[in-house]
Amino acid sequence: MTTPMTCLNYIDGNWIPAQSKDTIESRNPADWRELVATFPRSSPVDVDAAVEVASRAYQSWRLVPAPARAELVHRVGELLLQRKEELSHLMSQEMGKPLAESRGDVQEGIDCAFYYAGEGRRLFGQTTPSELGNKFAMTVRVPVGVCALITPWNFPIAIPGWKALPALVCGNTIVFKPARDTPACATILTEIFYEAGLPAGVVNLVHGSGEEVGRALLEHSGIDLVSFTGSSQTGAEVGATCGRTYKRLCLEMGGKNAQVVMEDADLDLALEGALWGAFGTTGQRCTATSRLILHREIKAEFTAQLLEQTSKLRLGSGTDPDTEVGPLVNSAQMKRVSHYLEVARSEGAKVLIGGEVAREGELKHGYFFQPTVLDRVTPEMGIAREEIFGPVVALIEVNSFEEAIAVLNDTPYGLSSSVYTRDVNRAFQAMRDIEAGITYINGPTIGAEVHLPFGGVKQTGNGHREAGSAALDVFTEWKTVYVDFSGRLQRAQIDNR
Ligand code: UN1
Repeated sequence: MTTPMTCLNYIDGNWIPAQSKDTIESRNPADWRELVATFPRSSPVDVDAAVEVASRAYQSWRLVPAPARAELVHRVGELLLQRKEELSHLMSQEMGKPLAESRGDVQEGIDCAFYYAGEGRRLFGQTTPSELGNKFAMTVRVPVGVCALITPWNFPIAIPGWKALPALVCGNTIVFKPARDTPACATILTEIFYEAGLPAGVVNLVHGSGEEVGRALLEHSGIDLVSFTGSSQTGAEVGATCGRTYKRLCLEMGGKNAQVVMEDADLDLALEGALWGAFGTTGQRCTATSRLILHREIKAEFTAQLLEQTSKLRLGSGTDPDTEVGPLVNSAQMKRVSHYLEVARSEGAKVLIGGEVAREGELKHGYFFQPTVLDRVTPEMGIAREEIFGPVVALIEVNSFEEAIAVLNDTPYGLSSSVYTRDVNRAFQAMRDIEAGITYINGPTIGAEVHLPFGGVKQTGNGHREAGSAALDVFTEWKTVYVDFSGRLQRAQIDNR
């Protein structure tokens, strides 16, 4: 057992406790006897201090040339790379995912840093002819201001990276409010921001709860932009508050992602994809596969294989290199998944494997849930519509490709989707007809890459995308500039006719 970390807030370049001095504990979800860290229980006064500092820092940071800002972001990538092993171990210990996946999470942050470092030398605007003579027209990207970044625990480095790195290159300053379950990862990430040489006040970290810190950020008049990743339910409240207080807002919320397996698919490939999509990160990804839509002709064979492979998955602590499925992150998640199993049973679904808390041996000290496959699920059932965020996958049988797409679309969410087929015509129809932000052909629903837009439709998002160049549209405003060099008043729409 390692010594617990004492995490602090980071405001104006200083590590400080909450003004109240209250703290909260973060425990290892694979063994709750192990204390991983303590962190400040901040309140609105701490938020006020951070926002004030970030507003002040913004006035000079916005004037640093974008390529110079980007150099610091590049340095963040280098430091993440240097500390990848340390951070990956800490992540597995703090939120439970297997080491290989934690390494992937940190790598996503590194990729993001190098990608956005390049953007510092682009940040392109447009030039376009004016309708008038001796007049020049162009657009430039300008930063938005002070950004509140409210991030979840399931990707403790990648998701803050998706938000903070483009925000910084674009010239914004930040108040970062990480999830309560991953304060240690957030602390190291913040440390890296400052080791990279970001000036004091540009990134500020305020730990604490959504009710106290998150809410105070949303209500604060000094915050110009909120970028939130979390549940659709919380996102709707975030949206309502930001609407009322005129904040720019990017929401990345829930999913009820499906993988379709057609009768012409490569079944072995589809099986591997289903196992990874459903049980990777213990199903705690917004992109996780929670529905498997199976063509009638292959359903029996595919299900038999799926059960065989599921029964072999090794549960354990994420820090154990042999572990394939880690714990759920906390007791609330455990209750949530258990609740959905009750819903499943009461709705008439059949539990083919799993369905219970896992208590064997050492697992009894953690939040382990058996990988679960539910059969006899129909699209109108609650378990086919609501996000579970656990290692639970529902099987839905269909008779045709058209029915498969209709069932896939029949959910309030629209993040990720996948179709396994060898028929190129079906693949292209799926790309056209699926209502989701992301569609994979012959690949699982998880595994988005940082240089492409990430996000979804319906109750998954609010029309924005993270990652790729799409994130620049979140973190900058367009400014339209006209330069009239005619030396006289020229009246648009009048003087050119
Ligand atoms: C999330 O679960 O919120 O596409 C993000 C993926 C990962 C990111 C998931 N690259 O599965």
